[in-house]
Amino acid sequence: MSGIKTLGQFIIEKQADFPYAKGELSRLLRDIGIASKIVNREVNKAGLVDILGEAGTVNIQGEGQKKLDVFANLQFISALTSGGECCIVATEEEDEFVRIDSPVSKNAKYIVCIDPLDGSSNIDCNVAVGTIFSIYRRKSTEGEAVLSDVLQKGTEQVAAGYVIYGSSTMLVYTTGKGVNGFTLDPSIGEFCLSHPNMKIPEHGNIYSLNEGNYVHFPEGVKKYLKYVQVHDERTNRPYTSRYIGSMVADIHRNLIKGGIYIYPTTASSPNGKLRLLYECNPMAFIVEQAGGIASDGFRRIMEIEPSELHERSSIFIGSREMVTMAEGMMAEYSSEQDKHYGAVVGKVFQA
Ligand code: AHM
Ligand code: MG
Repeated sequence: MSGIKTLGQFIIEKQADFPYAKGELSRLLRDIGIASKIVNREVNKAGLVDILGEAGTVNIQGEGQKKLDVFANLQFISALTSGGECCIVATEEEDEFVRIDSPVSKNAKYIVCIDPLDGSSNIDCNVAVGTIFSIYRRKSTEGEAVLSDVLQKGTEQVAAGYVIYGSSTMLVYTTGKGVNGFTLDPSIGEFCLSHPNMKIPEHGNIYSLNEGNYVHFPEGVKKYLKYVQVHDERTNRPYTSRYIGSMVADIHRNLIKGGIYIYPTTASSPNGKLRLLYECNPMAFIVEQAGGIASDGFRRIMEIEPSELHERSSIFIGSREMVTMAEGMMAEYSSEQDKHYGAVVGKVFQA
């Protein structure tokens, strides 16, 4: 076993970075790691058992839920309930947050926001999917934890991470002191440290967005797209387009190779598609910790004050120089309406 450091060992070692910590956060991360291994097992055998396809239920956004969405949602809620370290789980798959009422959890001091299985429309065709999570400290000091305990800005996150179920399975997380990645070794059933202190290149040559929505993009995004597609040897343009349609996989690749991921506002998603609490904030925390930037086109994602559980946001995230350039184009070319969006994040405007 020499040379191998498991996620469990690493978490315990890192607890020393928080001298007053009593181990609750470490146990919470451990619980998430365990649930993700169970989800991984099911994702891996998805083609073999009767678990593919629609579950027949619809989540709050009106999207059909895949069976594995439902399974993953239950697994994480159940692991977090039995772990006893968090009092609320807010998940993309539930209309309301789930309050954990067991005697131990009632006084627990953490809140977890989670997208149990992101990119699940890709499952049926064997494309990488992921889990995204974010951990906050409870703010209220007495009684039951309430909605305002969940609606915190991304800057309040104490930890965030994702699991990518891909050609190998990896768990990547941060507690605000850098980003570390662990690859699941199926032979021993453990996540092992494989990507210590991950850093996103300052600049890359990959851009990822759903270009099919081009006609509905804000002017600033259209101008940025023109910029990345122009031939210029000095800046290594045109850049390469890579879009999996699975946020975790697209951002994971860009984190390693350098690049920008954009999901802007569009006519059909006037506030953006991705959810602030379950997708944008945790990814923003990780990418910032790796040296990158996450913006809604006008402002830092993690400084947006959330006003509702399933709030959406546009997102421009990745290598520092690339996001800065895209933000510049948004500032220069976006319509007054787009800029108005920047000023009233969280409020729907008519596109
Ligand atoms: P989901 O949470 O319903 O799975 O949707 C989120 C996914 C992201 O993973 C992905 O980047 C994006 O939606 C793709 O959207 P689109 O198909 O519009 O390009
Ligand atoms: Mg999602």
